[in-house]
Amino acid sequence: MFDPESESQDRDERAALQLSRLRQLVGRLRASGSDYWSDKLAGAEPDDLTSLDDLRSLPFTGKAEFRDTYPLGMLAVPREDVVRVHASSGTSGKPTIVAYTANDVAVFAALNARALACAGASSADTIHVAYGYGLFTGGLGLHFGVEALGAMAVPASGGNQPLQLSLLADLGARGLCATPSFSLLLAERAIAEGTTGIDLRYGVLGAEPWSEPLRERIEASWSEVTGGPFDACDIYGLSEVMGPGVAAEAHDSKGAMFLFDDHVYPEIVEPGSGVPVRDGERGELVLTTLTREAQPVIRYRTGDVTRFVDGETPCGRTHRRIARLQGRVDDMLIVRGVNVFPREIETVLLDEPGLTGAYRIVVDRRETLVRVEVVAETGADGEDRAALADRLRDLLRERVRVGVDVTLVDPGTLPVQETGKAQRVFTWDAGDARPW
Ligand code: DLL
Repeated sequence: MFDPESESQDRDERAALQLSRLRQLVGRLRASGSDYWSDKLAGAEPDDLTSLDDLRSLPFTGKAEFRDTYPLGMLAVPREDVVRVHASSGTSGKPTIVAYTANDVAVFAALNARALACAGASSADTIHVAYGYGLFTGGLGLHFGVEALGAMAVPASGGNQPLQLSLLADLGARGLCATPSFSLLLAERAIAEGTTGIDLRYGVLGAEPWSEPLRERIEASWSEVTGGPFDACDIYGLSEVMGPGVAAEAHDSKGAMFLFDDHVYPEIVEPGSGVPVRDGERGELVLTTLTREAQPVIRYRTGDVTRFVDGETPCGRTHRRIARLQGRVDDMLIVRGVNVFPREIETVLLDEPGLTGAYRIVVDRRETLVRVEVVAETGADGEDRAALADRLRDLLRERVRVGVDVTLVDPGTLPVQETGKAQRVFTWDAGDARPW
C-alpha cells in the first residue's frame, strides 16, 4: 500500500473525515467569491450538513456546466494559485479545462501512486507510461504517480511501437501504464516479432471500457512474451474530477475497483431521476471531490454506469469498491481515447445532400483497435460516389477528430427498421455477422 493509514482507515473514522471535508468544502466554495459557486450553493450552509446523506440536498453538476463556464468559470481559488491545467478530449466544440493547485497536483500524484501499488508496483520498479502526455490527464497523471511512489518513470507516451518494445526490454520495466487496447497491441507485436528481454509483470490499464475477455487476452499475451505471470489491472478516472486515479483495481481482488473515497465521494443514482439506487444496484456514478482546491465538483454526473460492490478483500484496503465500468448513460463512444458522440457523426451525414438519410454507424470491435465505420446510402455512383466518400471522410475527421471509415451503398441496401426506437449505432464484435 502506498498510504496504509488512509487506505486501510477504519470505516467509521473515514465517514467522519468525509463529512468534515464536505463541510469544509462547502464553506470554502461559499467564501470563494466566485459567481458560479455562489449561484450553485445558494442557501447551502456547512452547518446544515450533519450527515453524509445531507449531500443529497446539494444540486448535481453536469458536463454542460464546464462548457458554459469555459475556460475557467468554475475556478474556486485566485488564478495565481493554479499551477497546471489539463483538458479533456471531447469532440464537440471547446475542450473541458480542468485546473489544479499545487496541493491538487500532489493529491493527484498520491492517488495514482496508490493505484500503481494496487497493481503490485513498488518503489524499486521501472514503470513505462504509454498514455498520451499533454493536455490528456493520462500520461502526466500516471507519470507523477510513478514518481510519488519513488519508482522510475519512462515517459514513453503513445505511438512508435518498435521504440516502445525496445525500451521495455532495455530498461527492464515491471509495470506498463497504457490503454488496454494499446497494451494488447504491443503484446501482440512483441509475440509476432519474437521480442525477447521484456520482463513486465503488471499493467495499469484504463481510460476506455474493457471487458474480462480482453483482460484474459492481455494477460495471456504478456505471459507469452515474458514467460511469467502478468496482472492486468483496471484504473478509472475522468478529467472533470481529477484524471486517472479516482479508482483502481488491486491485483489480488480483481473485478471491482477501490474508489479513493477519502478524496472523492461516490454516489450511484438512477440516470433519469437522479434518485439513489438501492445498494448494489446499477446506476450512474456521481462524484464529489472532497479535497480539490482549484476546481472542485459537487455531485458530478459522470455518465458512467457501475454499482457498489461490498465484501472484504485480502489486501485490507477499506475504500468503497465499485464494479468495473459497465457502459455509459448516454451513447458516447470512446475510440482510441477520444470521446466520440454518434450524434456528431449524424450531424455530418444529415447535412450532406448526396445521401438518402439511411445510414448506420458501426463500432467495429473485432480487432484490438476500435474502428468506426459509417455505412450510408446514396444515389450517386462511379466517380461521384468516390468523391462523396472522400469528402465525408474529411468532414468526419474534422468533426469528431478520429478517422471514420465511410462505405457508400445503393439505396435500399440497409435493412429498414419498422418498429421501436431507431437504432443507428451497432457494435460489431468478433464472431458476429456484419451488422448491415
Ligand atoms: O480517461 C482519465 C484516465 C486516464 C483514466 C488514464 C484512466 C487511465 P477522460 O479523457 O476525461 O479521462 O475520460 C473519462 O473515460 O468518464 C469513462 O467513461 C472512461 N473511462 C476512464 N477510465 C475507464 C475505465 C480519462 N477504466 C471517461 N473503464 C470516463 C471504462 C473508463 N471507462
